[in-house]
Amino acid sequence: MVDRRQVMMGLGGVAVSAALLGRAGIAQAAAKVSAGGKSVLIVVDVQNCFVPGGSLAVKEGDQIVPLINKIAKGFENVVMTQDWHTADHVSFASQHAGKKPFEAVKLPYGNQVLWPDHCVQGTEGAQLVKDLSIPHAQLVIRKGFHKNVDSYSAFTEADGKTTTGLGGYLKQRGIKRVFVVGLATDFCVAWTAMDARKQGFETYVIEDACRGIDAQGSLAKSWASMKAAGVKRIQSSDLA
Ligand code: VGL
Ligand code: ZN
Repeated sequence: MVDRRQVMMGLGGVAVSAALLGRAGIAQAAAKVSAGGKSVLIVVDVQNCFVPGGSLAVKEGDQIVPLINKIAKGFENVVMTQDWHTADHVSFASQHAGKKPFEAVKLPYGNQVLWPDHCVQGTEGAQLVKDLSIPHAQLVIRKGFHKNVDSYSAFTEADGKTTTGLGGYLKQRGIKRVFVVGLATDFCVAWTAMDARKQGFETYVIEDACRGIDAQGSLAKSWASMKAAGVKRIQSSDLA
């Protein structure tokens, strides 16, 4: 038996009014989630390479930009990330003889999907999308700048140990709750959200403010992994 208090505690202290509890007494997706001062919005990789016309374009990647701009207005704290690779980055298929984009290779730290060249440091493709408008964003964190290590996550590189410092930054600023939006749902958004959980943050992904690549079922897989990690999947309409 799950009583109402357990449901509320299970939501990690997010206030859920009785009126929003469904027939079974289980909280529905309609429960409003409030941003509050101890929250941060992480806007992941909204960069030219990842929107239509870019070298690793995510379908409809441009369509989330107005929504992200709007969501960001409700957050005092906003951090943006920027995928920021060397021109000869290990995640590029072009660096592996005989390999094509979306194939994988084994690297010392594990499996690595290979991508078209994208987000090369200092290039137009690596710039944040022009229509992204979040003037109050406090930090832009670059990632993936070590030639031999990829970093989907904004917190920890793909070797599983090199930190970007973001976790410490957020903790030192008293942040408890992390909301993630951006590109791509099944890679940088998912890895960022799962690492946020690992570091002890209450973590939400705002699904309609993300778009996925969905290579070989990766989108469904990533949602399953996020669920298992305790990441909460919400819609922008769930925000208070
Ligand atoms: C991403 C693949 C390679 C992402 C970045 O932003 O999701 N995906 N680099
Ligand atoms: Zn990348």
